[in-house]
Amino acid sequence: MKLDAHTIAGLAEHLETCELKARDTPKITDEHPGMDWDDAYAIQDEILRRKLSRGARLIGLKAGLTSHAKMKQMGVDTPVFGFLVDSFSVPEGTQVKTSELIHPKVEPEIAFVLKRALAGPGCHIGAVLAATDFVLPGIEVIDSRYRDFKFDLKSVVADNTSAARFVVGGRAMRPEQLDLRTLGVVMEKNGEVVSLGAGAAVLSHPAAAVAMLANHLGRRGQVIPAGAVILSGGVTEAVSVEAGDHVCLRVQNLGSVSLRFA
Ligand code: 0L1
Ligand code: MG
Repeated sequence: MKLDAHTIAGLAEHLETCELKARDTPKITDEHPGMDWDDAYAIQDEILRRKLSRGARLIGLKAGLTSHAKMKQMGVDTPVFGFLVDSFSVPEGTQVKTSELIHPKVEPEIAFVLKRALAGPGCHIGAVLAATDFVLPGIEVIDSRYRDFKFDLKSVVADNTSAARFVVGGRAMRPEQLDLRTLGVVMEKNGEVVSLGAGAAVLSHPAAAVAMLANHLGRRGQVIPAGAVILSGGVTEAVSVEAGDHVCLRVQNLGSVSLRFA
C-alpha cells in the first residue's frame, strides 16, 4: 500500500460526504497519483465501515464494468467490485429523488441471490450456478462522485464503483430453468427502447462476473454470503436519467422491473 491510514480515512470521508451531499469532486488520483489497488479497496472498505457504524446493513455486492459496452463507454478494461447497503435499495413503486444524486445513470443488470456462501479462489461458473438460489432482473442507478464521470479505475474502486441505488423485481427464477447467455434484455426510458442486449454481454456469461467477484473476495479472505443480492454488471452501456423519467427493464422469462425518478 502507498497511502497511510490517515490519508485513507480522509479520502473515505471526502468521497462519502460527496455521496451524501450529492456533490461532485475531481478524481482522487489527481492528488494521489501513486495510490495502488489495495489503497483503492481500503478506501472503499472504510466507506463501508463508516456506513455500518451508523447502522447501515450490508445487503449485497456488485460487479461493475463487466460488459464490453460498459468498458468501451468508460474507456477501461477491467471489472471492479463494490458493496450494496440497505439505503441503496429502492422498493419498486417508490421514486428515486434526483435531488439526492449528482448525475444518475441507469443500467440493466441480472441479479443473483445465493442459497449458500461462495468462496474463491478457484470459483467458476459451475460453482456459481450450483450455489445460486435464483436470478432476477435489476436496475442499477450509478452516480459517480467524480465530475462529469471522469475517472480512472482506482478512483472508481475507492468511490464504491459509483454505487448509488438499485431495484430488483420481476420474476425470480432458478438458473437451471434459463440459459443466462441468451437471455434477452430490453431497457426503456419513457416508453422508448434505449438499450438492448443479451446476458452473454457480461463476460460471455453473467455467472462469470459472480465467479470473478468470489475470486476477488477470496484473495482478501472474504466470501459472498448466502442471501446477498449480487448485481453482475450492466448488460449495456449506462443511460442518463433526470427527474420525470420512467425506466422499465424487461428481461426474457424474468418479467419486468421499473423505476421512476422525481
Ligand atoms: O456498475 C458499474 O458498472 C459502474 C462501474 C463504475 C464506473 C461507472 O461509474 O460507470
Ligand atoms: Mg452496474
